Amino acid sequence: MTQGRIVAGALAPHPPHLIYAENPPQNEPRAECGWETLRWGYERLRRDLAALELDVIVVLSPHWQTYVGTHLLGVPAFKSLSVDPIFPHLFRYHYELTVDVELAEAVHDAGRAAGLEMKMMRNPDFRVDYGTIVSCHLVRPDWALPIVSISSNRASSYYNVDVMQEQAKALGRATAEAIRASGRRALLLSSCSLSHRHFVTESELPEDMSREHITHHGLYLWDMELLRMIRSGRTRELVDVMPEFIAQAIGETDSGALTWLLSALDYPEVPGEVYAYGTVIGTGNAVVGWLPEEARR
Ligand code: 2X7
Ligand code: FE2
Repeated sequence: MTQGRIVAGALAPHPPHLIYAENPPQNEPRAECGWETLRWGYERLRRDLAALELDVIVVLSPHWQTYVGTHLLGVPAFKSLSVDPIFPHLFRYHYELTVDVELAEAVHDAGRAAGLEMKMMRNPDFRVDYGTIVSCHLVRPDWALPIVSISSNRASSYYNVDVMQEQAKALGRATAEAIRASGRRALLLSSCSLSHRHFVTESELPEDMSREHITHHGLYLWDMELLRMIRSGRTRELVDVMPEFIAQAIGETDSGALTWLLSALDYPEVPGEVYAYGTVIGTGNAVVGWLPEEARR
């Protein structure tokens, strides 16, 4: 078997608004428009990814929250309706997806060998979380690839941010090791926003873009600082400032998703391509790709 590899990685935020605004057939609510900067950024990322040969998408989502260890989907296929608990008027999405259970088990085993608490999720009626669904849809709306879905074990809430960081780094290394041994060509997705303070009221028309902006300038400054680091290849420094970012910008990266991704990519020093930055109900979201040279036009 040829050695597997992580072909590309992406920061792929999951506000359900981005699917709502695009009106795909799987989603019931209909929209006029909205959040074009982010949606067109995703469109360009999809175009670049189309140049790559991929076998699997591996995604870590903050909205599958497991408090005893990290869990992985361990059933070959899921089909159901996903309804966002906070935005049920925007996201009622009929999903149908397949899972690369063999690779999921390999990540599970590699994590265990590294001393992490890991568990395979074998309930066929399990409802897949909307973060996983939204990020995977926005990256590959045809769902042609199987996924490996990894939970967030919420170590930053249950213990503290430093425990989260160490566990996410170890999980990233274990994920990379399992992919290498599997022979798969993988795309990794960190499914999360950057700054994550959101408005608690919504305009009458959710896609009214005259109401959309960051909740606070300080959060914008933090998001720009992180994007400057990404654009200049300073990803180790980014991981080092992650605890401060999470505390000050209420980062959704407290899930470990971005630390996991950068660890799995072994802290890329090549500039990450920022396809888009924009706010969704006040939160800061960036679509970023770490793609091989041949995919970047
Ligand atoms: O889960 C989310 C999110 N992270 C950001 C914005 C809006 C909704 O859902
Ligand atoms: Fe979220």
